[in-house]
Amino acid sequence: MIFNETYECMPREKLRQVQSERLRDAVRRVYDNVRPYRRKMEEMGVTPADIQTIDDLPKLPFTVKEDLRDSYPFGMFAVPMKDVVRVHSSSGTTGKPTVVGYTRNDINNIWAEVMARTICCANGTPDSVVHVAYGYGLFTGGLGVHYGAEKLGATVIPISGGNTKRQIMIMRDFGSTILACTPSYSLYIADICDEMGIDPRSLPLNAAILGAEPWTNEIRNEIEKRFDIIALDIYGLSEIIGPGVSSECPEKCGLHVNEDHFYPEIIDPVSGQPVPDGQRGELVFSCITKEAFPLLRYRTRDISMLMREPCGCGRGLARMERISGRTDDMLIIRGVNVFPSQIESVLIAIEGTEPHYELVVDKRGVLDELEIRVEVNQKLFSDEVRGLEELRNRIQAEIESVLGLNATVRLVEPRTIPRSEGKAKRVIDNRKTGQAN
Ligand code: DLL
Repeated sequence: MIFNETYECMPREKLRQVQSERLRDAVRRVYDNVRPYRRKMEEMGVTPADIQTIDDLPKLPFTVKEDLRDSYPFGMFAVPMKDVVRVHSSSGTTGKPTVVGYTRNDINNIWAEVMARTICCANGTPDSVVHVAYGYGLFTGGLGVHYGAEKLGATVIPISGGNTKRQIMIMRDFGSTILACTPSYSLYIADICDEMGIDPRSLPLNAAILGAEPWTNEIRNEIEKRFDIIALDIYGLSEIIGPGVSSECPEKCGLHVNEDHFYPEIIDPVSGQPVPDGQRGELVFSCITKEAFPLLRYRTRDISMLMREPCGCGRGLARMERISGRTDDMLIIRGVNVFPSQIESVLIAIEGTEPHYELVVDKRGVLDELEIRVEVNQKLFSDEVRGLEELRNRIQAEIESVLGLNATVRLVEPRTIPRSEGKAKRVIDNRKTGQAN
């Protein structure tokens, strides 16, 4: 089922007209109501009259995370606080949190709408029982999925994260059909099922909508196998709306971007110049319909590419490739550019490892050192030392051949790498904190 055929299947020419109209309005609104935008546009000598169609977008300045920090907490809101019905916030790793706001229209007609589309993308219907194990609170995951599921008319189980044994009992007893949580938490749920002697495949689930953190196709295969479900990627960020910016359909060939609300561009992260479809770069979004917090040309630092060929599911919306890294989580180790996702793909493909790992980067003297800690399965762990040694050497050789990087591999016991109910933290870079030398 396609939730909103009019927009999701709109012919491209018509869609461009809609986008251009909406962009014109949005630019006028931010120019009139958001001082930092007006200042930036004046500095560049651009006025709202210069923006007539979506092709004029590159004339506008970028917005970056620092702009939001400078205007903390509400300086970039485009409506008076009396019209703001909700705020959310994302913590980030450094400095002040980012605060975002929504009007009633933003929540009911944009966010709930795009999340209803997302759930339909995963074969959701009004008969679905959506088990929302994303955190509720300032994080956008829980309430984002919640409102979308209600808009669709599905049944919501607003369980939030944590208390995994109870989650499993409720899924079984209440008949949850769609699981919504981070990919790492879904694997943790599967582990706890095993511990409780419950086969995860016996749960009533038939799909999962997973996101909020990077993951790979290898992890997808693992999740699908363990639960016997279809596991789809959903993407979003608080600054743009929360979850609901884009989502995969069962064709699994990229995430459909709700581009009638969030117009995507890909730019070269160094030069800032637009790059063509099919080429990787940094994702940039413009909110062309939102009222309270309509960011234009927001640089996400997420790396992806855009594809506009038609999709087998019938939706006409552009697709973005699964996020392959962030411009700021790319590790540079002895000059080699490494994304954690590349290491994950190598690890998962090797039999005997578990999908739980940690990357620790240190500096020894002048040299960067990467240690990969990865859990091995119980059977192998209780095996003789020789088996472990062979596995270690194999991982090391594979990392060296795929990434050209010499890393130390440490095999650790099952269940020793910290688990998270929300976003997993997989990289510990001690070079930044100066803890090692
Ligand atoms: O994580 C919103 C969300 C909630 C998305 C639930 C999906 C599901 P923030 O906390 O602001 O918002 O974090 C946004 O998380 O810029 C990406 O780096 C990362 N991220 C989100 N979804 C994915 C995904 C929510 N599917 C940041 N794959 C983004 C990879 C993702 N990274």
